[in-house]
Amino acid sequence: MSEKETANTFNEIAKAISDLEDIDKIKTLVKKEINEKATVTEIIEKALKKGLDDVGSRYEKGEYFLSELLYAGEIMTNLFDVLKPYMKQEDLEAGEIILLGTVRGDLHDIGKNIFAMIAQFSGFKIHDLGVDVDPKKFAEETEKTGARIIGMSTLLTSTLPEVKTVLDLLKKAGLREKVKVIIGGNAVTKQFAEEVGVDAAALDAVEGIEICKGWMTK
Ligand code: B1M
Repeated sequence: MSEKETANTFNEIAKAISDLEDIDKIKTLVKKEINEKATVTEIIEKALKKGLDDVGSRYEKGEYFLSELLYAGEIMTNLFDVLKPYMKQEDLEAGEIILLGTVRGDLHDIGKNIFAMIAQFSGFKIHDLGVDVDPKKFAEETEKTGARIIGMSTLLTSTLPEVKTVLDLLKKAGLREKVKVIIGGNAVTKQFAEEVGVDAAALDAVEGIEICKGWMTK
């Protein structure tokens, strides 16, 4: 398959997601692409994410409503099942634990789950706290699990302050110096990360995993 054909199929998948087409049809498109050439991360970043961004824009314009956002979430859950068997397991390093969760007040979990999926296949152990996570839980579970990395996802601008709340609690518990903190999600910017004082922000899941790998090999 030529590069141009691959790009066309990425666009076709993104459009099918954006148009909220039948799930089985989208699954077939993804299966075809993965059998042809593309890697799982390419499909996620160049097709799936683009499609979901379009859904978001259409929601902003008032063309789509909450039910459409929910259906987009359902499409993604189905696509994860298609993609999982194709992920290559890298040689496991130390099996470091990443404590992961979507911050309090935020129910979005697609990006977090993509991060978790890629991290697991990169040799990390994921301790997933789920969505709408109470800030105290991050501190408590850090102590319980001995995790050296905390990952937070936040897609809503309104829930960005939760990151600071978690950092403050970690400091109070004397844990801040023992862990690296990384954040990601649609609402996150590198500038916000610097201002709030986390160790890193990732604009996509692959970048996030590379940062975590870098920390663990130092
Ligand atoms: Co909502 N939603 N949503 N939504 N939703 C957004 C985020 C929004 C941008 C849409 C829009 O208006 N354009 C907007 C937020 C605006 C803002 O605050 N700036 C929005 C809104 C407003 C809302 C509600 C308030 C709507 C309402 O109720 N009126 C509501 C909030 C509910 C709540 O959380 N309390 C709501 C609800 C929902 C659903 C539940 C229906 C559904 C989520 C289903 C689910 O997650 N299971 C949903 C969806 C699907 C979306 C969009 C369309 C798609 C989100 C998504 O999954 N993107 C979204 C529009 C958009 O994002 N453009 C939108 C794909 C995903 C792969 O991207 O999560 O950014 P992302 O993850 C990326 C990277 O950011 C990174 O890696 C991933 C892969 O590269 N990453 C990390 C993520 N986490 C990381 C962690 C890391 C490292 C990297 O380290 C730890």
